[in-house]
Amino acid sequence: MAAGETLKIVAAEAIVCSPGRNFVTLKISTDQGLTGIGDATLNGREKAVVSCLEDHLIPCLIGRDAQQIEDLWQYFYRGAYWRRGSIGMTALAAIDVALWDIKAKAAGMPLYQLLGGRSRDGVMVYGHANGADIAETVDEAGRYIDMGYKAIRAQSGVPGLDSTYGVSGDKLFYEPADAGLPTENRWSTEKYLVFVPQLFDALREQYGDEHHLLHDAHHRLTPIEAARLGKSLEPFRLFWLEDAVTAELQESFRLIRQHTVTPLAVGEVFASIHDCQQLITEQLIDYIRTTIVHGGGISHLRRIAHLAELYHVRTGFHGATDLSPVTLGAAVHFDTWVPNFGIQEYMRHTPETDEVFPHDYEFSDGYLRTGDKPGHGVEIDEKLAGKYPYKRAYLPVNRLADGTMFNW
Ligand code: GCO
Ligand code: MG
Repeated sequence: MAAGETLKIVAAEAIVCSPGRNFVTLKISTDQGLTGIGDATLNGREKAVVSCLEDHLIPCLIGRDAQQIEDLWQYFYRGAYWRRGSIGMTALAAIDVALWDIKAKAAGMPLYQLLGGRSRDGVMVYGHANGADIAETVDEAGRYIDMGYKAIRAQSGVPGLDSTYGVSGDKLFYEPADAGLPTENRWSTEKYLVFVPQLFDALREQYGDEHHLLHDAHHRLTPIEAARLGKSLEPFRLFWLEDAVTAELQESFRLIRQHTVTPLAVGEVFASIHDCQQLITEQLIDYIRTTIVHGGGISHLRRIAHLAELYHVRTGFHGATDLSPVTLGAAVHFDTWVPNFGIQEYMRHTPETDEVFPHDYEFSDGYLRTGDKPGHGVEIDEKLAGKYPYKRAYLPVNRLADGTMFNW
């Protein structure tokens, strides 16, 4: 298309499908036949994002120039009056990513080129070793090492607890939204804190120092408990300890920092830069996990990454299976460009999901690499998607031994 020409948005549609789990995908079409897609999946709240898009945002999108990504972002953020919630920011992210996809296709470039070009050959990812006990988790870590992973997150069943976060029957795809109504788990911080150092001791004992090891506490500790865990894990040199505490109170990370040099990562549930501003500017964390789909898209994540860069904080995007291949594809482009890249989470999607979302990123030797197709390189096979209708599914909830509601 000629410079200065407009690229009018003529249609936008939220496509819901469930090839093994639910995904919401926004497709934007323009008058010149160019289309782009963005992920709008918010685990367990999918329909709320669909409604936000269909009932509120899409009507304002029709007729606009798809090239004005920044202005449209500001229109939906500043113009909305009600800002920053996860549902709204996920809907906004879907629009933003679909528009970046269109812009890159219009330019005939892979997205990473449009962002500023390649900063690295490949994107280091971490995989998910998990097992019912230490022996099984150690074996699983070995499988990931054999597949070429340089970095491995380890989660294990805890003696005395019937279930815990991060341990699944199916080893390559951990799917937490496991039922039509929330299942209930029981939790004991005391049992967990005694156990975790034993797990990492066994992993270092077995595999030595060559690989990066990570762990997710999934928001279950108080700051002083997190400080104790971080300190007890120091001999095992973790790449990061993730979501040690819920981060509504950003200053609570100060206390953890005062006690341990275990690197800290947080942010997968954040929706905006304001959720992590203090964490970053006070250098209370080492990795920011806020990701494209839940944090307002590429336009907003760019701001977070630039702020983080000033304070030696690196990116470590969330990448569980409930983030669709569209988010993963966009993330790999972002990661290929962003100067302060740290690591990318990579939980493999099921073959059914991969078939619905053909993509050109590839894993080899511990890295994900983008292809060079114009755009973010991920498409949706709408016909196939139509064969997998939405199925209500929830994340579990968590209670303490005495029945008190707790964080999952
Ligand atoms: C991670 C996350 C996920 C979340 C899931 C919720 O580190 O990958 O903690 O496992 O629990 O994305 O929808
Ligand atoms: Mg996590």
